[in-house]
Amino acid sequence: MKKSPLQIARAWYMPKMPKVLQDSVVIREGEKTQSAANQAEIKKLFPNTYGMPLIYFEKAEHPVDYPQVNVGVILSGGQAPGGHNVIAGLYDGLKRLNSNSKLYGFIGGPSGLIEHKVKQLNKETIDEYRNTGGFDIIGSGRTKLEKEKDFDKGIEICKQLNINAIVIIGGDDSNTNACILAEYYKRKNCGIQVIGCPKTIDGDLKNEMIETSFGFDTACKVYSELIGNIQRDANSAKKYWHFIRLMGRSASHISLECALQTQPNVAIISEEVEAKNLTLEDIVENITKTIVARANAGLNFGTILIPEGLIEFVPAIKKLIAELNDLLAEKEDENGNKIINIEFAELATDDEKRDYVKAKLTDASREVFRSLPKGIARQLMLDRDPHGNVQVSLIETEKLLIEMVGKRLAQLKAEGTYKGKFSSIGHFFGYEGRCAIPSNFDADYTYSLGFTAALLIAAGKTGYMASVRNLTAPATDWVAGGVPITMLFNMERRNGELKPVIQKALADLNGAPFKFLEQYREQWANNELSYVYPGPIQYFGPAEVCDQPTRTLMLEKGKGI
Ligand code: FBP
Repeated sequence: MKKSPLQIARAWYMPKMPKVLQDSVVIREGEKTQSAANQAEIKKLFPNTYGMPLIYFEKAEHPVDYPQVNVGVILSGGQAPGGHNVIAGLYDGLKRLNSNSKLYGFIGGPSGLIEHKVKQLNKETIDEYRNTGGFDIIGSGRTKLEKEKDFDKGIEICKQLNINAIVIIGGDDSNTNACILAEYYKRKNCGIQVIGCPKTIDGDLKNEMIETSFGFDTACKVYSELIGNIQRDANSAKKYWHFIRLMGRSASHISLECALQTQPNVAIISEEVEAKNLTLEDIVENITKTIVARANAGLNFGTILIPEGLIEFVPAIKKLIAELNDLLAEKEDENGNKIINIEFAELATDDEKRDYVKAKLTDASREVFRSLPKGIARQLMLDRDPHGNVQVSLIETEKLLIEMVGKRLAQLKAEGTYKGKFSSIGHFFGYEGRCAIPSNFDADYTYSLGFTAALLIAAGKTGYMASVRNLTAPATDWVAGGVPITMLFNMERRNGELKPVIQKALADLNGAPFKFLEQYREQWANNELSYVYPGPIQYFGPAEVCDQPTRTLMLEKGKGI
């Protein structure tokens, strides 16, 4: 495979690790834990993995003998920079603890475990992928691990290969399922441990014990570089408004972080839209006001950041989407057979589909559906993801807003209250950042997570997530350990049923990152000198250029930016 000079140089990068992981360690148990909410229900559902203690590592006085183990690793869900380094850290950790240990990779995500698609990962393969972006070492997938018959298929392959532990690298849903799997295997006493690792560019898997998910840092830095470049272009040509939609599914962490890094003229935060009960028209009005104010100052250009989940947070559209999900999402009967809406599936044209849907919606949602441009209405009717949700990355909200803002400005022009010129360009940044070469932060963090997972396995733990904290300090001072996954659970309604799930962390409107945006956004809206141009991620150079964590993390930890 031909490699770029950066790839070749980067292969030699030695990820920085917490000091404690650099020596022999002993495992210490901390306080017993309880779930984030609904303690009694969750304890009942997880009798074997509930209430376990936090795990810490301490430097051992003498070398420690660790057992030989065989481990299988799974990459689950969307790509996030650093996945390969979790696997490299896991491999190096296992080998350092016992050189006879082996690592297997399940191919194509969780389905690899069920379908027995697996390959052994040796040193040469691992060396090829050190410090690289992507999940291509073994591939990823979105199959959900949640049925006992699938868990049993997993036992078969683990028995064949003598696999004692599975590491699942995934987001909130995948880690929830990792815990269900751990509980099942412990109940069956089949000797297979399960450990989770917090992954997702969306940044919504975080809490007291998990400061951030990996990949968020790199993805935000990539998008911020692009936004900065666009801002410089806008400020040079002075003729376009750029509507930039950013990935992140429901939560607006990516938009918020990119706003903190680049200081755009407008940054919409979905959680604020919901809290203030804003309509689509309100959002359009707010954007229009900024465009008019800048036009009055002779500035007919600017940048607007839009989180990809925005329309799901507009209460009326949220209701419409819930009705559409009920109507169109694939469901399962009690025997696990798939049920699809055949009537809808058999309709040939978009117009027939629109008419069918309109006839089934409540009056209020029908009105909202009617008011949407045809293209957006069609996107809302597309296939759901395996969790039954609208695939927000396919909905072109930036085009919707461009169209609505354009119409509003035309009205104001006709009334004589707007005299500017409005030319717009839409962008969507998502896939561009998911497989980027991990930043030093993500390369170090993921390698440490993988190493931590190896230690948790060696200590015989199951139902834990690898946790590395104190992330705003230099990597040597990071604190590694394990968090019982049940500690992160609460009960939520999913597909009509109450289920134990890891609480998704949406952007906190009382948190320091949003407060910072709130304090400065007016200034950023109107001042042509406030744009920041972060430039590309730097991999070699001084720590203040190369090793900085996200602004979000710094502000959350009470540090200045
Ligand atoms: P995960 O939650 O699995 O990490 O994926 C995140 C994400 O990148 C979202 O930001 C985005 O909405 C979605 O995946 C896109 O999914 P797909 O890769 O299936 O197009």
